[in-house]
Amino acid sequence: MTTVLDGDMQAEPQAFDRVLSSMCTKPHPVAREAAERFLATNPGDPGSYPTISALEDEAIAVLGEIAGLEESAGYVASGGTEANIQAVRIARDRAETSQPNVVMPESGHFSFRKAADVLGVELRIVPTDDDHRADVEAVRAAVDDETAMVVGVAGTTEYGRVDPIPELGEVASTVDALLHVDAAWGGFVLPFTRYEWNFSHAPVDTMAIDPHKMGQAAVPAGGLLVRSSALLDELAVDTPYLESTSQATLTGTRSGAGVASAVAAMDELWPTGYRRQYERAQHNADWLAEALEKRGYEVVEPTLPLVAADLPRSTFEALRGRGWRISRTATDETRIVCMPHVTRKMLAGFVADLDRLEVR
Ligand code: 0PR
Repeated sequence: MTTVLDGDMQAEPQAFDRVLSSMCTKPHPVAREAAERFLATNPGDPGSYPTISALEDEAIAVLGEIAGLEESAGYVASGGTEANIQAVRIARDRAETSQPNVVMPESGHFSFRKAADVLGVELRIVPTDDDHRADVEAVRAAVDDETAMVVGVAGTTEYGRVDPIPELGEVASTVDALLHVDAAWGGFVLPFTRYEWNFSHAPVDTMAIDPHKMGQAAVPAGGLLVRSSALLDELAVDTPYLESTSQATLTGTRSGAGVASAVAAMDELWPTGYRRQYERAQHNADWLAEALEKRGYEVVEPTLPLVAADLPRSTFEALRGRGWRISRTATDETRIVCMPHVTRKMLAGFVADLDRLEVR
């Protein structure tokens, strides 16, 4: 049998050359090396794999520091989806109602739909304002005594917007609901901005923050953080045949590669390297936004390193035809995420291709 692996297919560096819409990136070299070293370990079984288990504690300590958490608690998840599902699970199990609901702005990630489906929770989706941020009054109108959780997004998937987290926290507290912040993508750039997004800025209870996105770790490395370890206890199930007595993760066997690579990347980059990376990415986003505006396209201002612009569908398709890996928002804008692998040269090449297409 022949497979694509028999050909000359290379994962890198070519594979990232034209990838402009992904929220994942090329792992940092130290992250790649650590991932390879811990490939055959399972942090889900700390009795057998104590080293990776200790590394996970380190990962959570640094993630907690990044997110302004005083006493870090949480675990390295498979990604933002798992962290969001688990946060909803905590809120559901804590709520004293048989019909819990979760209130989320329409900018929330589709993983909450999975969470609602799997956990039997009603998902109430409320509109965003003219700047694509959660509309606090709409959230206020949607919550009631059966609201288990309010979701705020710190770095939305489509426009990179940061919701007014302190205000959402205030609304959540009026109905004794938990506040969850989805910083899966934004968590590694927000510390260098003026936004109020984390545990020290607002009464945040749980958070998704993914090393495998802006953190430059290898996939799979997500993060679930909780304000106190008591919240994590909501998730714990007994583990009769393991040395450890309980497990809070959704997955059982997990990849030590993700955990080790997250620690390696954060050791190397937090905070100086991530700051430089953020500044470079934001400059790139601002440059691209200006270049597109000059060409007459309507551009959503990049408040974080993510640009959305209203390229015509035919232009979008033609750019895809030239190999650019781009995707569209629900309302049809082309989105470009300035991840660490996205260089100014790549963006200049993209704009040059755009100019060639428009001439014809
Ligand atoms: N929360 C936010 C805010 C996200 O952007 C994402 C992923 C998640 C949670 C889920 O994270 P995991 O995929 O790690 O479970 N955002 C997508 C992604 O990178 C969105 C996406 C994907 C958008 C591909 C465009 C695209 O072309 O998977």
